[in-house]
Amino acid sequence: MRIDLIIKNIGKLATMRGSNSPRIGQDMNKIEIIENAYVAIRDGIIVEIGTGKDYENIVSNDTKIENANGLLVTPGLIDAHTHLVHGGSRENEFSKKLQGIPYIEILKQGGGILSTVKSTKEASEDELYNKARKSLDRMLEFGVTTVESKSGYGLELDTEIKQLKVAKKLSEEHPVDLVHTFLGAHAIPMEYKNNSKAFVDIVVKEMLPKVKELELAEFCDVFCEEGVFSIEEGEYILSSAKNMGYKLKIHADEIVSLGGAELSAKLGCISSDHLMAASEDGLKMMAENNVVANILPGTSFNLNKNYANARKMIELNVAVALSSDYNPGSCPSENLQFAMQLGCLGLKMTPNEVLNAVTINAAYAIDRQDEIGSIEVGKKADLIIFDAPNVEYLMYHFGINHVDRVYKNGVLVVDDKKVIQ
Ligand code: IZC
Ligand code: ZN
Repeated sequence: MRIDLIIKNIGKLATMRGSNSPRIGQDMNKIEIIENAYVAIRDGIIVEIGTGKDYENIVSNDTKIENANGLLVTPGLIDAHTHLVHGGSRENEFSKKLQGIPYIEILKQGGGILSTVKSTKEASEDELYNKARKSLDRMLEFGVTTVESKSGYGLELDTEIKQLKVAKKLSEEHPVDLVHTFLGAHAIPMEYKNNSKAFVDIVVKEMLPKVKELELAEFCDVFCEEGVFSIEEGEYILSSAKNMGYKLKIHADEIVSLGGAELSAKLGCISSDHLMAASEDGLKMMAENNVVANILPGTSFNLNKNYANARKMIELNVAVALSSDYNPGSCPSENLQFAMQLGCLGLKMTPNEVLNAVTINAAYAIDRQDEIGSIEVGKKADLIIFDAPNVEYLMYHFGINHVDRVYKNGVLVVDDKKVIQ
């Protein structure tokens, strides 16, 4: 068998392999570490994992051999919740936030999401592309090889489509793979302030079918929150989307305990995200219905709010994933490693639990578990070489970028912490 690439001399290889369901309960704290390992790659796919010099039996003259220098290697990280494509930024609201004006209050005043809607409408496709591309480079430099990307800054068809097309083009042209989500129900436009029903009807009857027809999104998501979309509206939008063939996600119980966790279980969402205010009953229902809890601790940190109850989720056998929530309002940071560090420091998860949450469980949160999320024969060769001796070190030494090199589909795309252009 021809081998294209061998990465040898891996000090610790965290494979995250060996389960055909998301990790739950005590298994979230277990990871397989192979010492002095190598990974063999052919056509961008992992074909063998071994130790020591055993790779010498499979190399040929044209096999490239690269040296991991005894460092830690993990699967490419997966950021399963981002608002990647948007116009502008919201530092003008930062002082309001620091004065303690709540996130939802800023939105009610026509700022927040609605301010980004205005900037996104005004931006050309090229401007949106260039801005998002810069963020995607940054994510990749932090070790993220797959990103979920939501629309939701148009709140009308043309701009929603503009955002989704930019995301599609990025996925084709950038090394990072994107997973596309339609979030038309992200906020209620000012002109529908007293008639949210009319807006919800536009989302369901006009936007969902068109986005489906153009094949621009695999998932549908709704921001269910007090003052945004109610549980009833969320249920109507998501169940309509399901009937049209979308997979489902939900922004659930972020600020107020509305019953978003319960709704995600009832509808069979792939993931239910945020959950800072989720009820215990809702979490139990999620566990029973295999809904992944996708926790976003960067948002808790930035909004100065409580952290989701990750310990309770793990105790209840809910599969926990962890993502950045990168967006211009509640989490203006592309740094998933910082979110991982908050996974330990804020959510009180162990380093092993956190690594599971951003690899194999995050793959489940975007329905990509058969392709990515672990270093396993048959999966994509998305691999990170961290300049770190072990997994604990990644979480302990916080606020810096630990990445040394990134391989995407078996190709070196980040070297010495920089994207190879
Ligand atoms: O732009 O504020 N929470 N949606 C729901 C967001 C945060 C994004 C934003
Ligand atoms: Zn979000």
